[in-house]
Amino acid sequence: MDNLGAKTIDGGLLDAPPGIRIGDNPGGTGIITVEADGSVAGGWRSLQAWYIRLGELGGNGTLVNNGAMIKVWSEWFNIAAWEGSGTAHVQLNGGFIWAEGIHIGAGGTIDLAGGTLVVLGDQLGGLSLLIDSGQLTAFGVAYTLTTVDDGFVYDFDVTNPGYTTVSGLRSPTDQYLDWAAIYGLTDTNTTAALAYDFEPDGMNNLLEYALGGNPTNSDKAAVYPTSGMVDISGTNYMEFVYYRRLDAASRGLNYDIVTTENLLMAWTTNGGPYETSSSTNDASFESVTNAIPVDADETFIKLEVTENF
Ligand SMILES: [Ca+2]
Ligand SMILES: [Ca+2]
Repeated sequence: MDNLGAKTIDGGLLDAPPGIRIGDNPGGTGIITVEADGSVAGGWRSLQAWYIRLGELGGNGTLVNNGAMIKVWSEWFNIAAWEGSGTAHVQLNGGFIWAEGIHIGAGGTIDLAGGTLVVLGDQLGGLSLLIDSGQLTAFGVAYTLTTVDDGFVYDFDVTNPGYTTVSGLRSPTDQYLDWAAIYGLTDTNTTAALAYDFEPDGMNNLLEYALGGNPTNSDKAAVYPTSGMVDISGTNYMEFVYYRRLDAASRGLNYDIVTTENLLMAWTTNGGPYETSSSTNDASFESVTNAIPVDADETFIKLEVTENF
């Protein structure tokens, strides 16, 4: 196409190995629109390429899918994310866009008004959905966007379409290091080691991170779990309250109360059966209340925080 070009695919297959470049030259503007044509139901693709890049080298590229299947066989689905300072927009109104990976740069946007966006970077073992400073906004019905980064699956429940923006996805390790860096701790092998207690105040970095502590300040009294006896319908329970991150799952954190009736024996993991309520504290943490039966002669309990990153 010339510097101002548009193409509509409303039947058949545009197969473009190795790739398609839309609005990928200085001053150029390109638009490809793929119409619904029944190819999805038949399992056929309407547009496929090894890579698709839009809005590079100062150009402006747009890709619209109105209900067909678009497949990018590599992780190089670049939306103003490769070279130059172009702008690009992907509009998904229906059908599928399936890519091994998506990179969205500063001038790039994806609007999910309908259909399904599938990002499966795990098949290449690489980064799957990288949003530097562009944005991905969902306008359609509620759905779950699933991506995989460093083998970790993120599920984003888009429950408020039109207002949900997912940006700057970070792996659990990256999120932890982001937190550590705020306090000047670096590298999981040195001062930011999960088991390291910097002050020390009796809480290692993992506990500080999980409970909302400051890893450089002795603040154990303020964030450590609290316990006491409570009467529930005439029966005494041990009440145990701890702080938990609201987004614990996407940070790779797990909280559990472990118990034992004898400190010489192993601790038993319980999987959260004692949790009775939780209330949001602030934008990041909730307060979790547990009631543990005290029918044994002696029961020892403690909070166990584990991570899978
Ligand atoms: Ca500490
Ligand atoms: Ca501390």
